[in-house]
Amino acid sequence: MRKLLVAVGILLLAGCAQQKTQEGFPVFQNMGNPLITDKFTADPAPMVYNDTLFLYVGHDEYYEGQDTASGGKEFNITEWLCYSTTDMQTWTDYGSVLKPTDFSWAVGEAWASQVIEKNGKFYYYTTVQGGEPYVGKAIGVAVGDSPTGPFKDAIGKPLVCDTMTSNGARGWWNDIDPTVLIDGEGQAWMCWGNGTCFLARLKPNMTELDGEIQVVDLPKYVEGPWLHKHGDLYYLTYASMGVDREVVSYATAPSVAGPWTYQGELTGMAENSFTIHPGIVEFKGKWYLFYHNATLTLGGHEGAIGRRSVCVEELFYNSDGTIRVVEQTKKGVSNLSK
Ligand code: FUB
Repeated sequence: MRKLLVAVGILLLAGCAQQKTQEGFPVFQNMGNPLITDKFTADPAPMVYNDTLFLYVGHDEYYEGQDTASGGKEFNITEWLCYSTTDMQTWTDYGSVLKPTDFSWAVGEAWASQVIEKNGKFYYYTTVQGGEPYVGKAIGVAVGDSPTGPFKDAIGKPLVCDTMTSNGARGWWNDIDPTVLIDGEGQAWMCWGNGTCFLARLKPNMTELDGEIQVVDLPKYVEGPWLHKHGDLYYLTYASMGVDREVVSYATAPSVAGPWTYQGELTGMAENSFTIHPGIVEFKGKWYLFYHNATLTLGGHEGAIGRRSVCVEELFYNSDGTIRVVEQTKKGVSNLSK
């Protein structure tokens, strides 16, 4: 009898380890931070649709020689991955849902991106490296009929390329990290940029800019803007320069058009990571801050600038609309006892 019980136990454990959804996608449990432990992941972008939270990330990939590379070659990100959950504990892994090379005019570099839904269509705003004649970092937009794709280039050219913005701070690579929000009046806005925070309206088709590109002046702004609304306030959260690495800061405004009021730092620096990259969402009555650090070791390769790991913490607002400073923890939002 004892042997039988042990055998059943082993089978159950094996079954758990290989748990899959009906569609055959692998499932895993939230064991604390980092959230995803079988791949290096970065630049989290959460989206809630129909009681499910979808999480889009860039796949940081190790390559031979990565540790000795310089000149920005530390990143090797060739695809975006998608995950989902209905309870923040059990997660489904959909694998790769889009690649920069799905844009015929792009040559690589799946940097930070965001998906948003409008009228049953899912718009994937991406950072990529443009090829001729769009050389430099550029923003592409792909569209799909489901949150997990397939996604197709919506316009056959960049939505934003280097010639459309000033070549001030960070020059040819300042057009990165798009974030999109549809405001209370139904107006869609896109914010992006490294070194400069750009802001523009989108036309109702979501695939064309509407009017001038403006600049939002934010203290110590580096990159990774994220737009969201809580109550009557709009929030522009972003990676700012901390002591020697990025931290997350934020500003608030009565409308996305501004004026934006700086509210201070929301986090400290991420462990072992120069970058941090915020993504904020409300899900089932709670608010979450997704970010990345570089604490995971995989295949003998320690976390590093191009080997980051997505994490998540709960976010709490004060009654005046400011947000409580977020402590970066190992437990994150897992059900683990500590
Ligand atoms: O992942 C590449 C770049 O690093 C992103 O676009 C930035 O936000 C930073 O996280």
